[in-house]
Amino acid sequence: MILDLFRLDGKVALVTGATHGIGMAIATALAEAGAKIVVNDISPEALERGKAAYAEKGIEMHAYLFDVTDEKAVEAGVAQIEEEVGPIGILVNNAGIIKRVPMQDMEVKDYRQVIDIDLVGPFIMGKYVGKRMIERREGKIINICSMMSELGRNDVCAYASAKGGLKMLTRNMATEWAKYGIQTNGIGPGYFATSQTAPIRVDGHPFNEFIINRTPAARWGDPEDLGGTAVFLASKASDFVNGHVVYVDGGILATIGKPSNEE
Ligand code: NAP
Ligand code: GCO
Repeated sequence: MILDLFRLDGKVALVTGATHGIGMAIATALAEAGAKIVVNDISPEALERGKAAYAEKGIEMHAYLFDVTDEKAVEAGVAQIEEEVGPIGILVNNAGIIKRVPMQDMEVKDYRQVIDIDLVGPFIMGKYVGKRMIERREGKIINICSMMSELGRNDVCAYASAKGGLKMLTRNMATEWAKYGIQTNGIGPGYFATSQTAPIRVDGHPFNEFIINRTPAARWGDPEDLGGTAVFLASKASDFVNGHVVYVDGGILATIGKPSNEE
């Protein structure tokens, strides 16, 4: 049955930084498709809160404390997860930050921090989880990209640099690892209602109006809008899909936009 291709029973999915927001929505969808859920974070408090939030959904969240930019901690964390939970069959590189600062005012250390978390982090995670997937000759990797993997915008130069790089890292992982039975793809969310966008989403904020007008679907994305694409890319249904970024953006990338006075 074709729908059986989308089942994830018996799979272990590690979703980085998924104690809330987009990561939690993706992890929840993977759990509903049958996967065991593992989440890492840099904050013990966030992991505790996350564990409780997953439990309220009837999902057991296996929590691990490590920073995706800390190579030694990632190596140890991945080994511990595989020992305690099982072989990681699905890796979702979700953890990420953004800093909104005009380029001329951005400190180099801040630029570097965004690149470190949003691009080097997925590389490190890919390196240590990928090694094990290569040994097993199977695996699914999903990198969470962005509109900024394709478009620039004022004040997010570091983030756009990282997310543009992440699109190409996705293609390179696909290129190098497809022969080992590993499929690597990206999800490129449009503008979603999470804590990351809260500052630019408040009612009356010019950016909020802008996004409603710039998005053909005329709304902010709900993180649950990403679940189906995540399950597809994590499942056997996508075994011959490699190196693509699936944009879940309400149509933003399809259009030049329209004047604010047009329907
Ligand atoms: P969010 O609410 O800020 O969640 C980001 C998560 O990453 C947080 O749980 C955070 O942990 C964790 N994190 C940060 N640095 C980390 C590190 N070094 N190691 C481990 N975990 C770390 O953001 P979101 O909106 O859900 O976004 C999730 C992903 O989607 C990000 O990659 C973001 O760039 C991307 N994205 C978001 C949108 C959107 O419109 N919201 C659109 C496109 C792409 P703490 O809470 O403990 O800091
Ligand atoms: C911003 C937003 C975006 C979204 C997302 C769009 O300030 O422009 O935070 O970057 O997070 O990445 O796809």
